[in-house]
Amino acid sequence: MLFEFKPKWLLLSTWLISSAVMANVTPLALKSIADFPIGVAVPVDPWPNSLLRSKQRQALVEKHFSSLTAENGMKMAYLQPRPGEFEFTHADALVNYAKSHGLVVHGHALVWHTQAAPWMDEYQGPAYRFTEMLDSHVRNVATHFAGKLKSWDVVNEAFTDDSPSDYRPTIWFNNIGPGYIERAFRLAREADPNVELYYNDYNISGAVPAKLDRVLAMLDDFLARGVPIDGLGFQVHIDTESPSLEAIRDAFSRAAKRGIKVRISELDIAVNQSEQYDALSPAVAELQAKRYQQVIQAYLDTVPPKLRGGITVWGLTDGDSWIPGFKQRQDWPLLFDDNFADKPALVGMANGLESQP
Ligand code: 9MR
Repeated sequence: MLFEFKPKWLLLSTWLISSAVMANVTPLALKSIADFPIGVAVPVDPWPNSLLRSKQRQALVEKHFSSLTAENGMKMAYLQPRPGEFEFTHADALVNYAKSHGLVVHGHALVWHTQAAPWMDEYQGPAYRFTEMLDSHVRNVATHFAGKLKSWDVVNEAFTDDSPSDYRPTIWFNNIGPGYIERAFRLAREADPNVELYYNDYNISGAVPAKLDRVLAMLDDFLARGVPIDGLGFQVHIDTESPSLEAIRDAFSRAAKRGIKVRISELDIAVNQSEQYDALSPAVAELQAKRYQQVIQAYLDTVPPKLRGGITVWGLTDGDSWIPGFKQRQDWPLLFDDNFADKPALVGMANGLESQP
């Protein structure tokens, strides 16, 4: 990645001048102010807002980002919709698009309980069959993409938020036991020796400290026993109020002290958590921009350059975000509005990146 240093006054003045002259044109290119991957999660076909069907989304991706994650398209349900039948067409199209535009791809996720295929969820039979299912899925998928991805979320969200936090009782845990996590990492490494392997989870960047304790205990155990793992993905689905910046910094820093890679894997910053707004006002947009800047700065302050696995935002436009549907409320958590125009949040993120030592 080319590292181009641009002083903050230049970034801001370029932005002000250009936005006065031409609405909807983005002079800041996030990827040009970071020497680690700057990513975005995007839908693949057949989702209606698929990146591959939208020239406007492609223009933003090509300008700002150096890494892509399929928001849903590489999850178990979509890659193996029926037992033993793998469907790689749409995910391959994304990987090919990324390759031809010089972007890397982060795979998400080899093993998760949500969006496991319905036939997996519904399977009635002996527990050992779930080990076969897990093995076959991880082997086939990691082998198919071997050499083509920068990194994988090998296991996603294996711990609960309860206190004390413990393993989530998923189909994988219930039928295989806690060893399914280690098993998935070993299988992924066997299938693809060079891809970076991450464990990924939410509420570990300050929201639920006991959960981070459990994740780090697992990581320490893996590192001590030589289980192949390269890094920890912090999802960072947060809002403008919590968690505190101190808690976020502390969480990143605890992971980085292990000497493993740290990614912000699914960043978004909600503003309407109390459902107090009908629209995004300029004042709230500025507050959100500041929060983006602070979170990025916290990452850069606490994670040394060689351990920075990158930062991925979880969606392009506010209208693409999972939050309104999932939380049943309006919100505006991302960097671009529904007309594909920059939000102050984009400038906040750029200013945060520009602060890198
Ligand atoms: O953004 C994804 C949304 O479109 C899906 O409906 C949802 C299914 O649970 O998953 C969303 O992405 C999740 C990601 O895969 C894992 N971490 C939490 C993300 C937001 O829910």
